[in-house]
Amino acid sequence: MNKILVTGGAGFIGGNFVNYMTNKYPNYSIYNLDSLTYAGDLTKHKSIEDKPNYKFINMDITDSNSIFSLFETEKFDYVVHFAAESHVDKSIEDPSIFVKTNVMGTNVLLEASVKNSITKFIHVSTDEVYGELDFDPQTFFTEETPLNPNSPYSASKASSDMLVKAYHETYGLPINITRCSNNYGPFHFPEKLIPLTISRVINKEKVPVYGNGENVRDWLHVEDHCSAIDLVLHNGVDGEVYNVGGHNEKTNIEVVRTIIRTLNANDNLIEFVQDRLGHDKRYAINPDKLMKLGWEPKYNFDTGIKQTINWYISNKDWWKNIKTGEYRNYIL
Ligand code: NAD
Ligand code: TDX
Repeated sequence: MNKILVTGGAGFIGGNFVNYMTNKYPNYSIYNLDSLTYAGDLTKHKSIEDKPNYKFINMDITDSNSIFSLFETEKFDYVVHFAAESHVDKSIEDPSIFVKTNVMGTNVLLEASVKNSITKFIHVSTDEVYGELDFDPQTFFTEETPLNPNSPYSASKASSDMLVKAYHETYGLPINITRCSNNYGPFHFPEKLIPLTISRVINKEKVPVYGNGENVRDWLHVEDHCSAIDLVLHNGVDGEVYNVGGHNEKTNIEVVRTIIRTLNANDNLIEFVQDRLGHDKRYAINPDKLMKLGWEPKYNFDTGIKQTINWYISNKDWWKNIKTGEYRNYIL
């Protein structure tokens, strides 16, 4: 049986991945390791928490003693590493926790993985490590684009990518790095643009749009990200980087207007506010390398955003509990 350690599995993407893998592979053991920061929430695992192939471990990836002894005891086969501080605005307010978790925490996991001869270490990274593109729609990030991060968040992710590559080159640790575009879908924490907009429009609250709203993001449904990581875990060529994206570029104002229209609300909810410091203009992924490996996204933006809006309408308790902090009372 394959033992897979998923870090950050109480967060948005890691949480969807844990549900996806636990259901798809009953013969694998899925260990969800998370320190339950403000972004971690276990209610998303209600449907799998009693399954025999799922286990939650409350641990901080920067706690090297606990991580080393866990790896020695459990003898994991694979590590899929999502755990991170992930919000760009938060990194602008306080960069140091981003360095601690994203850089030092990744180093602890890498050290433990080398010591315990892990079969494959998948490092889940982001397109933001490449910096920004201009508005020419023919330009895309490829795996060869030089790393050129602009925010403390993306700089910390780029640093961790470099460490992962160094452990591969120096110690021969089998690794893959995936660099995905902006995700959206169920269980997306309501600090990020899409869930923030959906929840505010449902509550008839103003939606803050940074600057002129013309910045472009390339949106990928979280289920398509999960299937991409599943493929890389099983078929990725050792040492390779794979970009993940589905060519769904939208300006922020387009995204916000689409959500407002779908919810039959009015554009007067839009409030243009001061721009984000160092706001990257445009991200866009060329996913050819991953598609050659056999990946195909299931959603385009139209189908994905409808599914996501419906999910937020049907799961108001989840995000209302997040907004009030009630989710912290849920214990396995
Ligand atoms: P998230 O903020 O929703 O979840 C992060 C999880 O990590 C939380 O459950 C949190 O409790 C946990 N965590 C934080 N610090 C920890 C620590 N020290 N020890 C253990 N657990 C800790 O993030 P997300 O949006 O799900 O992103 C997951 C990963 O994917 C991140 O590495 C992020 O950089 C990457 N990524 C995200 C996106 C996106 O659009 N959200 C796109 C590309 C890549
Ligand atoms: O209230 C808002 N108003 C607004 O205009 C917020 C929260 C965001 N924005 C803009 C900023 C960005 O151009 O919307 C865009 C998307 O913002 P976020 O949802 O904060 O995502 P982004 O900064 O693009 O980063 C996300 O994608 C890449 C994730 O948070 C990262 O973890 C991931 O690596």
